[in-house]
Amino acid sequence: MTNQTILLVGAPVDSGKARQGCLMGPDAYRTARLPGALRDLGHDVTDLGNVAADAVEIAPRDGLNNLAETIGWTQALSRAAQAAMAQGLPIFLGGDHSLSLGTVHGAAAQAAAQGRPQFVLWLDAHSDFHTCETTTSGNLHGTPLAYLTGRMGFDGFPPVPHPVPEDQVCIIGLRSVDEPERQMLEASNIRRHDMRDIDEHGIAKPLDAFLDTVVGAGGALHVSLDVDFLDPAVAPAVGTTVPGGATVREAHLVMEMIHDAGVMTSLDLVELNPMLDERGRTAQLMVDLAASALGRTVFDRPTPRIL
Ligand code: NNH
Ligand code: MN
Ligand code: MN
Ligand code: MN
Repeated sequence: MTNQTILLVGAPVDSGKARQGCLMGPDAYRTARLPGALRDLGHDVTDLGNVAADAVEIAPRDGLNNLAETIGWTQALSRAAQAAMAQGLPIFLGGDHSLSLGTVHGAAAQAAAQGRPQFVLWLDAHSDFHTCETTTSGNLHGTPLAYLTGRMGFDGFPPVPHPVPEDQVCIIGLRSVDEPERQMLEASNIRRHDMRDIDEHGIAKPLDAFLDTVVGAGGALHVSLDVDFLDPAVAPAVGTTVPGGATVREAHLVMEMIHDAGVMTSLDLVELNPMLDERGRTAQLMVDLAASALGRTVFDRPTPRIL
C-alpha cells in the first residue's frame, strides 16, 4: 500500500453535551498507541498536539448549552482542518461530535479550493440533524449535519460558504432519531441506513454504493466515526449508548472498505469518554478501527496487546 502523511489533531471538545469527559479523548488515543499503530503500517505520522478554542463572546441563548464555547471550537477547528489538509490526511482526535461543526467546515473549504466535491460518511446511532431551533436537549453535538448541509438556524456560527450537498452525505448506523430530525431527514436527499436496513441487507452493500459514487465523482471523503455507532457491549465509553449497534466486524469491514476505495481525505474519531471506559477497551477498538481505515487487514492484524 502507499504510505500517507497523517496529521493527528487533538480536539478536546467537551462543550457539545452535558456529561463531561470527552476532553480526555485525545490523550486516550495517544495512550492506546494510535501513532504507533499507524506508523506500523508504514505511514508518516505527525502529532500536531491539541487545538485550543477561540475566545468568542456572544450572548447565551435560551435552550442552547455552551454556545459561545462551541462557536469558538468551530472557528478554530475549521482553520486547523484547512491547514492540516494542505499537508496530508488529518485524523481529529475528539472530543464530542460538535467538533465536526469545525472539521467538516474546514474540509469542505479545502475541497472547494481544490475543485473536488466533498462527501461525508456519518457513522452514528444518531442523525445529528437538529438545528439550534429544533434541538430539545440544547446539546450542540446533535447538530453538525444540519449546519454542514447549509440549514438555517445557526446564528453566530461561521457562515457555510461550501455546504455539503445532501446527496453527498450518507449516515449509517441509525437507531435514535428525534421527531424533528426524522421529518427533516425524510424531506432531504441525505442517504441514510438504519440498523434494520443493515440487519436485512448487510452493511457492505449500501456502503459500497456510496463509495462507488465518491470514487466516480473524484470526491474527497470525510469520515466521522461516533463511538456510539458501535454496540455498547463492545464500546461502553460513550455517554449516549444505544443498544443494537454495529458489531466489531461490521465496523472493521466499513473501515476496510473505506481504505480499499482510497478516497478518505479526513477522519473524525468522536464521543470517546475515557471516564466511562473499561480498561481502555473502547479507546483500543477505536484505534484498531482507524488502523483498518488506513490499511491494516485481517490477515496482517497483530496479536492484540493486553491493556
Ligand atoms: N438527538 C439527541 C440530541 O440532540 C442525541 C444526540 N446525541 C449524540 N449524537 N450522541 O451522536 O440531544
Ligand atoms: Mn454523533
Ligand atoms: Mn451518536
Ligand atoms: Mn464497488
